[in-house]
Amino acid sequence: MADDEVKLYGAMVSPFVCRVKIALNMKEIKYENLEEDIINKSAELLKYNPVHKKVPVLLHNGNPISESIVIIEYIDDVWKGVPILPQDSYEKAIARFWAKFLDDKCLPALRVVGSNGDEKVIAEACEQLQVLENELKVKGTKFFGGDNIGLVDIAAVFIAYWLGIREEAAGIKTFTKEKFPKLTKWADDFVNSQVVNHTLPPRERMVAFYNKMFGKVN
Ligand SMILES: N[C@@H](CCC(=O)N[C@@H](CS)C(=O)NCC(=O)O)C(=O)O
Repeated sequence: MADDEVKLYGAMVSPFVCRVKIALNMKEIKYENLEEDIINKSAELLKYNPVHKKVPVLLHNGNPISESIVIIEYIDDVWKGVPILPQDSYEKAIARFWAKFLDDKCLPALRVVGSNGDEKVIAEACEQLQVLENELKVKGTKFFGGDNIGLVDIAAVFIAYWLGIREEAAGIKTFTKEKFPKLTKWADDFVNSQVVNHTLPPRERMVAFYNKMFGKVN
């Protein structure tokens, strides 16, 4: 696969793009990173993702693939090396189940944290985080993927990195070690792991992004 042409249309602050960067990193795939302006999308992005018009889009030898989880599964199928999804069909189905849970239940609950200080919003976010806390407790492993990072860990990057910064900018604290000991430990291990660490956007950049979002900019 040495002659492959791989391009990633992304945006630095996007957790969905970060998911794909982690997967590319795990497989040690060289790629060209193309930073999109989400407000002013390029003609290429609109051409390659005409349905959702969103990043990330992976272009592999001219073939576009969109939707972060779909892209990760594609990467895992095409490039050998460190596996991202389990080989066993049942385990694979379970990993897909949790990735879907993260996008369908967790993300909508967490993306309003900070923009809305409503107690119901915080309660709903905590309920979804508790589900993950329990799952880690039951599994008893370092990562959702077991001893190594897998699809579910990558899908949950918005919890591991984005949530804490978002809470800090909004001046609230729900994702704490006291409430979620397993999940916060998982987040630390994940964020500090080598394949993840340098794919993350700089903290100051994220804080500035959320300050702007929460109207805290002078
Ligand atoms: N379900 C998509 C979500 C992608 C997404 O929401 N991307 C955002 C950036 S974080 C985007 O491109 N937004 C531009 C827009 O909505 O117009 C995925 O998993 O890839």
